[in-house]
Amino acid sequence: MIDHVAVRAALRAQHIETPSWAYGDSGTRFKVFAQEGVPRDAYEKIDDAAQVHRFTGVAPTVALHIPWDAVADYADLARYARDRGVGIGAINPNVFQEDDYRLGSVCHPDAGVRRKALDHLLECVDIMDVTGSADLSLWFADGTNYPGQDSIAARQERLSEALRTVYARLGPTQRMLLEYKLFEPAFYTMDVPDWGTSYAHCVDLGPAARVLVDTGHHAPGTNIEFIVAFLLGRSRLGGFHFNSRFYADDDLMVGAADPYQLFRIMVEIVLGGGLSAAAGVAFMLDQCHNIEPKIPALIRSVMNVQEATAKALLVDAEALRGYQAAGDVLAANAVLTDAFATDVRPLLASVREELGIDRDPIAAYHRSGYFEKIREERVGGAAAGWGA
Ligand code: PSV
Ligand code: MN
Repeated sequence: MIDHVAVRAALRAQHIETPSWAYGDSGTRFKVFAQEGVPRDAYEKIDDAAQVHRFTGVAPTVALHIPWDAVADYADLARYARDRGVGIGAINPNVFQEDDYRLGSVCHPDAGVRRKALDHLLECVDIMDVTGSADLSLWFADGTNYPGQDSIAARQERLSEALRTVYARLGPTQRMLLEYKLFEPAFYTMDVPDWGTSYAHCVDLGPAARVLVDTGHHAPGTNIEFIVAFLLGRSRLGGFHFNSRFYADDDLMVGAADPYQLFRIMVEIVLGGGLSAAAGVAFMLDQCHNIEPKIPALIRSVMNVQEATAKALLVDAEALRGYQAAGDVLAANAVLTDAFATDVRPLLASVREELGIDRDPIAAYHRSGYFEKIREERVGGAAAGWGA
């Protein structure tokens, strides 16, 4: 039996964080395409994030990437966000875009470069203190391209040392999320290539260190829902960077490539209690909208996560357990496929009515005239984008 009141309550309560960098211009290594009306600074990115929240009702925070979003006064930025109905979410340090980091950051063979990277990570915790952010979201581009280039083991030691220093600096309500990535930018070894490496470092550090799962950071065919179930069961799933991929780290809209995979991930979340605030799972997007308009793409992405969540909430857990215990493979599988096949769009439209917003966020956004306004206003200055 499905408790429909609880399903609605869970859908109203879910929060999906958008990334500041998805509002700026982006591209591939071949070309960054300029779009009209793109924000020129962190304040304008917050204006856009506030629109995504206004039309979805479930995107109340925006993650920052430092120094892409560096401002003179973070208290002022946090106030600005609050006045627009959103908050500052995770802080993402950037230790990958300077010449000094050619051979890595916290794993670099040179102690001076390691210190520089560490100082930036610590500076980001200072920023969290001011913005009230709970999560320091760490991703290291560190790794090697050629066998013999550096010692794999020594790099792990350097990584541990840096993580320990940053962990010790965290406040009592702050967490460290450690993201892994199979390859890119390094092609031979990455220093945090997989969830096992991240998990081991987090266990060494303590309970406030958790693994961040970016759905685009796995080898093709990886069973991501297994990783999710395992980490959730050990209270080490810190959150997601949702996006979708056809080939590698494509950073396309979540749910666009494989909505069934997204559903399977959300099934493990729902069945494992990962939707409750106590579970501490942060649902964040990490995407780049290179060719599509950014704000509607983010609205669509939030809706895609909601659809997968709604379908997962419609899994009849009691029936599923019964079939599993009885070894009824086909009936157990059908519980999942039936839930996946349900059209949850009317349910979500009515949940939106309960939230006091339009049933159709995309149409409401297009009607609002916001894009026409920013297209007119945001002329001159440099559009925010990679490296800016
Ligand atoms: C790296 O590919 C990554 O997923 C990390 O989360 C970065 O912070 C983000 O993308 C930046 O584009
Ligand atoms: Mn990511």
